[in-house]
Amino acid sequence: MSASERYSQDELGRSLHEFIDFLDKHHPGEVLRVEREVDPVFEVTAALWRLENERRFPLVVFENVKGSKIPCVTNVHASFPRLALALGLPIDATPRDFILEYMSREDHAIEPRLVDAASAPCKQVVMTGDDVDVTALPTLKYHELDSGQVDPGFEAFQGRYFTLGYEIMKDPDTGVRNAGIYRLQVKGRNKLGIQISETAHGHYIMQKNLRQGRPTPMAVAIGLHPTVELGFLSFTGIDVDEFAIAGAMLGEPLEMVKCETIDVEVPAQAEIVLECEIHPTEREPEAPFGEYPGTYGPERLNPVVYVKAITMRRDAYYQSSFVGHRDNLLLSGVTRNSQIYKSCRLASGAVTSVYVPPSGRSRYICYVQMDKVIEGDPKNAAMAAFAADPFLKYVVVVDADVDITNDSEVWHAIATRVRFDHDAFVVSYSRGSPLDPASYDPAGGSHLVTKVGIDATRKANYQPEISTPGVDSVDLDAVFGDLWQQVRQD
Ligand SMILES: Cc1cc2nc3c(=O)[nH]c(=O)nc-3n(C[C@H](O)[C@H](O)[C@H](O)COP(=O)(O)O)c2cc1C
Ligand SMILES: [Mn+2]
Repeated sequence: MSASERYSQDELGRSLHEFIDFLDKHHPGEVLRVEREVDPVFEVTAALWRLENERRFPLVVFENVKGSKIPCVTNVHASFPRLALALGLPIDATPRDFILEYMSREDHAIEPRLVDAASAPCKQVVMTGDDVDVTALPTLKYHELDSGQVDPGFEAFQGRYFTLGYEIMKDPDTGVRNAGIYRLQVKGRNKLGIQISETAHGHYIMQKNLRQGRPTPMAVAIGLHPTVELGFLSFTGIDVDEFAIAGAMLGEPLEMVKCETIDVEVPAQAEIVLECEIHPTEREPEAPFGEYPGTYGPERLNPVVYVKAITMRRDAYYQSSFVGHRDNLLLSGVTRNSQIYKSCRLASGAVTSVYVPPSGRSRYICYVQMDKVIEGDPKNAAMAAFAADPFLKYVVVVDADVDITNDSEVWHAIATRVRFDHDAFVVSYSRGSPLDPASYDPAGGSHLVTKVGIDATRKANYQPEISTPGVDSVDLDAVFGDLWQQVRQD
């Protein structure tokens, strides 16, 4: 089987189960299964972090997490090639291939299709009332200081979080569905804390209900096919139904089913669904929690959520994301790139690609590549990138021969092609991420940050660059014999 094969959705499947089956069949090296018992408190994340230090990012199924009968799937998005596969691209697709594919699908929304409970795998088991127990799920404790207030008797669950549930709500004014990931803190059998960032659509929806003193009905879908996830996290406006964008990614309607206890629909293929209400007035301390910049998010008084029902597959997988690590960073990053690319192309037709590198936490830094025709265009492209994504802090624009997936090549351009006073601009007190540890007031959760745009393209009178004829054609065996291959690569 060639590495460059594209896959149809029938091959890729439509559920997390089917995606793992697909990897087992076509790319078995992508999946590790752990049968021995592992501790949900730090052991899973210590092992994943150690693998990360070894630069290995397999999808891992922990079959036997202490205290739970349900397997825990992690790291689904920790490797870019797996995200490319989720769009049906070959495993060796480039980030640019990904942006172009994502863009062409994103613009063709397909309305979801309602199915009945009998044909929805997420309804195979239905638990309501006293049967609801979120502590039976293999939630994890990720980082040393993760914490938050729990009910008496649930001290053992302090610092345990759901990090990969897609919260689904409806705008009470427009009825438009919204999906986003907001972490949930385990507080009791049917009680959770929630942290929704002020900038998320979910926050606007919750506020509309809070102002009227109404609870917010909210379903949490856990364990989805990554094609669906890429649609749910698309960087769209509040009036866009993300179920229709998930359909766009799938190329067919997303099958959805009604919840048992609240007026919300969920993906029928989900592994697990929590049916909840955000309480209109109750608030409790939530966090500290290890966040994506690599620092802890501070404790806050956050809303309390009550779980009214749990529905799931008989053989359900629970899914987790290791926040602050590749699994979380890549998924957040790739879904924002298409908007940045569109905005930059609008500013200048000379832009050829954009890349948000993992070195900038897949959020704060963006490299823009352009085939410059006129001066001034690189700075306009940088401004367009800032306009598209408020989390960006550094935008570096380079020439078309610079490989923007290689930090070293970009820094070569910064080092040799930039006169900071002419070629860069600085904007202070601009809106960024409230979790930015370099914001105006990180302890106070300030979102005011400083932004820097850099034109690192070659300027007029740039000296000729060094080159030597024959580098590509020289036969190293002929020059050095066969020993050169044994010399250590530096
Ligand atoms: C693994 C992961 C965890 C996340 N956790 C949170 C979170 O706890 N709170 C939050 O507000 N956003 C979180 N996000 C980001 C939002 O899910 C994302 O911005 C989403 O698009 C928001 O959707 P919305 O604007 O439609 O509400 C997380 C993203 C990922 C990939
Ligand atoms: Mn939204």
